[in-house]
Amino acid sequence: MPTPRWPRLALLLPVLLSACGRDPTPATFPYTHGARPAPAARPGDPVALTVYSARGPRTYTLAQLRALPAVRYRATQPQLRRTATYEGVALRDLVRAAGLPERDVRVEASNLFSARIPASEYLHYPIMIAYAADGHAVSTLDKGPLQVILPNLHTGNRYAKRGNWWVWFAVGVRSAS
Ligand SMILES: Nc1nc2c(c(=O)[nH]1)N[C@H]1C(S)=C(S)[C@@H](COP(=O)(O)O)O[C@H]1N2
Ligand SMILES: [Mo]
Repeated sequence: MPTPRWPRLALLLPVLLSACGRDPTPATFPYTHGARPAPAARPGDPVALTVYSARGPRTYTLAQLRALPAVRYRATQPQLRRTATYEGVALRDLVRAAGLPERDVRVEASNLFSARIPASEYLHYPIMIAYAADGHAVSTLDKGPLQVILPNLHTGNRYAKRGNWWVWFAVGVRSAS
């Protein structure tokens, strides 16, 4: 008896989808804690990150960012060629918290560099704005205090040609135009 065609196709579908860069099953993000009560910004605390939405700019001090749900995973920062356990806020969660549309975003740096990060990536992979590496705040020499980290250790060569997505000195997130 010939093998029925559809069941086989159904088995192949996830493979085909992932081959063309779509992840059929959104990954579970590696959270270390959920949302915590946000501390009020203390006078003198600098704004670390601004998320620009139609409602206006939403600012976060580092302490306020640390109160958002946190993801943590090991990654190799390609420009530093350094592997560390990075911790930060998933881009997806920042977008949702600010009420931005779940479309491509532009992450901006203090040196006026910026990169467009597609929704198809940050909604399915825990791309983060990291504020800690191996449990410590990140210095400017190590491209901090905030930088984009991509989960590049278990995703094959998915990010091999995405050097520009590793935005260092990140200070802003807005909808990409
Ligand atoms: N803040 C900031 N982040 C940045 C850049 C930059 O100029 N400024 N360049 C990006 C690009 S295009 C790439 S390829 C890598 C370059 O890192 P490298 O110059 O150390 O190779 O960092 C990315 N992150
Ligand atoms: Mo680049």
